[in-house]
Amino acid sequence: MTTNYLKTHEAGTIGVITLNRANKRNALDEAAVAEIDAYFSNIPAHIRAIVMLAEGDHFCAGLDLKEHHDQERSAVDFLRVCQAWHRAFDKIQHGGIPVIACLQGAVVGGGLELASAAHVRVADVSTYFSLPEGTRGIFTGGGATVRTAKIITPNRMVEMMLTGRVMGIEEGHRLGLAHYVCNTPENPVSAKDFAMELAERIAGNAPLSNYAIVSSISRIADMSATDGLFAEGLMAAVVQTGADVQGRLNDFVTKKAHKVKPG
Ligand code: 1HE
Repeated sequence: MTTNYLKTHEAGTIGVITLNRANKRNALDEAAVAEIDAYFSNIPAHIRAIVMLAEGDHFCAGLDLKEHHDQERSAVDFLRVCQAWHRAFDKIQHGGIPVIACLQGAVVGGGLELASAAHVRVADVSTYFSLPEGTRGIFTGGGATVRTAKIITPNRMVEMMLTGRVMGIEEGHRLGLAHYVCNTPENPVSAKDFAMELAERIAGNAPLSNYAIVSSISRIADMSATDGLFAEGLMAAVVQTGADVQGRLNDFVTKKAHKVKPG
């Protein structure tokens, strides 16, 4: 299916969505965010993992600056824009299905906010990160103060925003903005192939385990230790008694399951 901003298709149990506005470097206008929200509000039941790709040389140039310029929004108008981004990106992060973002080129401003909502980030070696809001006279509004700051630490985010500098892939990888770097001599596979392979592997986990991983860990990180331990126990009580457990543990007990070893 192709709508204005997103192209979507399925590869078995993998949902693939592609940001499809390369002529504007996949900048996010209001309609684009609404399409992302709609996709993540209606994930078909057989989908076990989602790969987010982007057309062109750049993942996403962030907020559509022309739309913002032309609309001359009021404070309340922009609060509503931010809340729409927050709703859509929260559905990515907490929709219960693992999302693997495949990055290339610019991952800047709202593009970094979008990538930060994904659970796994696979980057082409061309990827770079920036939060140039300060240089444009604006501020983040799509969740970076919460999600991106958690990944790189608030301290580093302040510095990135004050300087508006471009962070290369090596530093971004070291800080966790990318989990994997592709298209390098050490890892010559394309980011897209690598992301699809990871998605297949992740889709092979028990769905309830994946649900717990993507839904509870980031929330528990916001809790006190005592509340977090209680929530972890409750989550585990549900997952450990789920439909997939007996079969998978029987495979282990009868020595049919894989062993956890390097290589
Ligand atoms: C855009 C946007 C955009 C490109 N809004 N139209 N984001 C930024 O500050 C990044 C702004 N963009 C850039 O710095 C560059 O475009 C790129 C480095 C990403 C790519 O450069 P390049 O040379 O490949 O492309 P280009 O020629 O700059 O752009 C191609 C077209 O895309 C051009 O339009 P055209 O009609 O002249 O062809 C650009 O105007 C358009 N374009 N980026 C609108 N962002 C919830 S708050 C979040 C706050 C933020 O996200 S701040 C970060 C904003």
